[in-house]
This record gives sequence, structure tokens and C-alpha cells, in this order.
Amino acid sequence: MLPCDKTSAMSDFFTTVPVPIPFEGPDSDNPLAFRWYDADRVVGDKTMAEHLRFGVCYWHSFSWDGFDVFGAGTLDRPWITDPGDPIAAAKTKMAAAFEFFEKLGAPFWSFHDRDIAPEGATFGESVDNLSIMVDEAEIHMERTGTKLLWGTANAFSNPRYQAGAATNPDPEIFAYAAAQVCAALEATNRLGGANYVLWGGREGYETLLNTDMKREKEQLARFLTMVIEHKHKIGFEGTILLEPKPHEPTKHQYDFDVAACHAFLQEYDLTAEVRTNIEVNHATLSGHDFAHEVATAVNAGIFGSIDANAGDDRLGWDLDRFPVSVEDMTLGIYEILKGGGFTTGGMMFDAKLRRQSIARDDLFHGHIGGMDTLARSLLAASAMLEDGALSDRVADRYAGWDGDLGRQVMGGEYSLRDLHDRALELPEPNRASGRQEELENLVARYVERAQ
Ligand code: XLS
Ligand code: NI
Ligand code: NI
Repeated sequence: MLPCDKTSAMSDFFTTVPVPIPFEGPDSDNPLAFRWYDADRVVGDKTMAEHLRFGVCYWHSFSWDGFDVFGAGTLDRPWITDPGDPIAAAKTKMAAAFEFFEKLGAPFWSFHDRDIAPEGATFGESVDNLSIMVDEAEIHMERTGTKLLWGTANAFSNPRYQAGAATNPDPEIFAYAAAQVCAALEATNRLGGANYVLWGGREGYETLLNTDMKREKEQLARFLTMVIEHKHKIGFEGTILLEPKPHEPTKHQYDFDVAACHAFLQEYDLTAEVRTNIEVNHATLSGHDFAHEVATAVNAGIFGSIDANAGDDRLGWDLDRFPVSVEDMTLGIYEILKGGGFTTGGMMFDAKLRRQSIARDDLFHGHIGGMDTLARSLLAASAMLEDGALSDRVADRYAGWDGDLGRQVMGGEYSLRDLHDRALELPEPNRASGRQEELENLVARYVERAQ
């Protein structure tokens, strides 16, 4: 480890913002106050803070200056300074990040290795840089009380990963990625991370003309197995999470959705070791509702954490907007609560500002709106769950399966022929209304009344 300056400067980048952002209730017109997120308010058996476990991501909020494929950065980000001294620049950025976490009152943060520490000229230099910045983060975390929801490795930005990391046709690149993930996992462990995330990055392909898909999936499984072995070796107590995404950057991403991840984990006997980090916008990109992805993970026993954001109904890419729809989020949170809520996971804002929202304090508006949206959704979902309004109706709909026929069929007491002969004796079965519109109206009432 290189010697490092142990004095973590507190910064002054957000002078127009009160400390911390207060809760003022739904009647407040103060744009820099929470209207619904009241951290200590008890909802059901836990406080809002305990239910939601909010986290802020480093990459969109502190490392991104607004650049897109059509043009340069637009945002006022004075902490992204000239990297004449890359470590000094990284420390300035980190001071800004922790100033933000503290003022917002978010209990958690998340990072990629390359967000917090610059990549060096050699792997050794990168490891040293990361180590310096982990020391720095430790001091800030201690000072502010902010905890780490998860760490991860950026194994997709550097050109070496153009054809993937674990799924690269060249084992030298696999080996490099393994080295990088080893360092990132150890960094996450040092910072007491609650989880470690593996989003596929470029683990997918563009064309079968140059791709051996079978081999690439086997490589991915080998890689994941090595991560799990190392987790146990270093005593990391957090959860390993896969983050599904159907496409972008590659045309075909292997971790397409929760069901694809589950099948992969089953094939390689890894379901006991790995869970999923479900991103709302990735769910919708895969053609599923957010709630569907959560329910699929809960049913399979692999629900882990959420990357909270939103897409756009008409745009087919990863927009990472801040969540604004209480209705959409209510249905997702309802499934989370039904599954027992978060254990090591949380609601991490993998969300970014629009490129024209250039002011520094826009970062607060985005997060405050997202936290209020999710807090109100929690109120609606929790009331719905407590009243049993939906679950009673679902139970009624399936009541026949608790009766004689249902139990006997599921108990294997009938053959196909038995049911054929039985049908000969009986009239046409009755049909019941699915009541979808009525149930949608019911949910709307919970959303309207949530307070
Ligand atoms: C990209 C992913 C990424 C992961 C972390 O689409 O959402 O940000 O969450 O690597
Ligand atoms: Ni994400
Ligand atoms: Ni994403």
C-alpha cells in the first residue's frame, strides 16, 4: 500500500442546500424538503429507513459530467477536476460525494472501482490507487455514518473489455478481469459492503458469426464460481448479486432477465450463493413489469436488491431516470413486501439527471423526488398488504385448489385418462370474472389514499 494523506477534507460544493434535507410533510412547498420520506416513521414492523435502505450511486451522480454519444458534458461538476494529479482529483470527487450523501440523509452508497479510483498505467498501479481511495472512503464513512450497499468492478469501459470480461474469447482478458474483480471484492469487504454486484457489462455478443455462446456461458459460470470461492476465503459476509439486463451494450446480454439468471444459476448449482439485483429500467427493457421481475426473484428465492430508476414507455434504452410513478413503484414494492422485504439489499438510485439539468442542486431534486416516490409507494403497498385487499382476492380465485379436486390432482391421484372419463360425466365448468379492472381501481384507491 502506498503512503496516503489521511486527512479527508470536508467539501463545500452544495452551499445552497440545508443540512440535512428536512422532512416537512405532504403540504410542504419547499423543493428541498421531503414530503413523504420520513426516515423514522414506522410502517408495519419497521421504519421507512429500514424498509427502503436508500443508496446513492457514485457513477451517475459524481463521475458523469453529462456527456452522451452526441456531445460533451454539460453539467456543473467542479469536483471533476483536471486529472494532473489523479489521486488528488479522486479525493476531491469523493469529498463532494460524501458531502452529498450526508446532506441528503441517504444511509448507503455504491461504487464501481473505477468511479472512486483512477485506473493506473499497470494493474499494480490500479490496485494501489484503489487501496488509497478505499482508505479515504473509510474515513468519510466513519465521519458521516454512510454505509456501503454494494461495490462492483467496472469491467466494461476499458477497451480491453471490448469483447467482454468473463466471456471474452481470450483467456488473458478473463484473467485480467478476475484480477480486477478480486481487488474490487476485497475493497468492498474492507468497507463492510452489504453486497457485491456483478452486472454483465459486455457479457453478451453481437453476432453468432464470431461467437461460441456455449463456451462463453461456461466461462461466465467459472468466473462466478471463483468469485464465490473468494468471497468465502476472505470472509465477505455480504451477498453476491447478479444484475440482469436484456441488451445494451451488447445486442444479446446473457443475464437477460431474472428468469434467465435463475436458469443459469440452477444449471451451475449456484442458487444458494447468488441473488439478483433488479433494476427497474432493465426490467422494462426486457419486456417485463418491474413487479414481475421482483415476483420471479422472490418465487425463486433469489431476490436481493433494487436499482431504483425508471425508463420511458416509448424509448427502448436504459434511460436511468429517477422514479416518479407511485403506481408503478407501489406494485413492485408490494411484491418486495410480500417476499419479506430487504435483507442485505436496498433501493439504490442507479439514476441520472437529464443532460439539461445542469445545476449541482438538481442532484438533490432528483434524489428527493425518487425517495418521496418510493416512500409513498411503500405506504400504499404496505396498506394493501396489511388489509389483504389483493391477497384475499387472489386466494379466492384459487380456492378450488384447496378443495377435493385440486388437492387430489396435485397429489397425483388422477391420471390423464381419469380426468378424461370424469369430464364425460360432468357439465361444462363454470367461469369466473378475472376482475382486472376492478382490482386496478382498488390499487388506485390505495395509491390515492396513501399518507
Ligand atoms: C448498467 C448497470 C450498471 C450496474 C453496475 O446498465 O445498471 O450501472 O448497476 O455496474
Ligand atoms: Ni444498475
Ligand atoms: Ni442500468
